[in-house]
Amino acid sequence: MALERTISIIKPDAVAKNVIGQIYSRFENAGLKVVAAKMKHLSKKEAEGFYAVHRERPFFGALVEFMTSGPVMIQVLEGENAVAKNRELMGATNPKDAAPGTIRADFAESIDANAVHGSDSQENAAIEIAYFFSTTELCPR
Ligand code: RTP
Ligand code: MG
Repeated sequence: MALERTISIIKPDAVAKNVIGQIYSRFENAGLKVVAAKMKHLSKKEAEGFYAVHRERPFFGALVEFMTSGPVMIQVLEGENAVAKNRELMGATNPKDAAPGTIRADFAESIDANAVHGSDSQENAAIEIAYFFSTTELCPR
C-alpha cells in the first residue's frame, strides 16, 4: 500500500468543545502522522474557495457560515491509505448515521456541525493540501 497524505480539518464546533487532543489521539492510534498543522479563523473567501465544489448545493451558505463561525484546526495526515483511513475514523457525514466509536458519532451535533472534514480522494487531498500549505510547511519524517 502506498503512503498517502490527506487534509483533516477539525471544525469550529469541535475546536469550541476543546477536543482537538482527543481527535489527534485517534489519528495517532490509527497510524496516521501529523506532518503539518495550523489553527486559523477562516475568512468567508477562504471557506468559499475551499468548498467551491459545493457552490451550487443548497447547503453552501450554511456551510460557509458555519466554517467561519470560529477557529478551525487544519492538519495534513500521512500514512498508509491515509485518505480512506481518515474517512473511516470520521464516520458518516450525518452523525445520526455515523458508526459508534467514530469521531462524528462521539463529537458531532448535527449534519452542519459535524466536527471534522476529510479529503474524499487522493486527487482532492492534493488540491486541499496546496490550498492551505506551502511545500516548505510539510514536515514528513
Ligand atoms: P466534509 O467535506 O466536511 O468532510 O464532509 P463530507 O465529505 O462527509 O460531506 P460533503 O458531501 O462533502 O459535504 C460537506 C459538508 O456540507 C455539509 N452538508 N450539509 N444539509 C445537508 O444536506 C448537508 N449535506 C452536507 C456537512 O457539514 C458536510 O460535512
Ligand atoms: Mg466532502
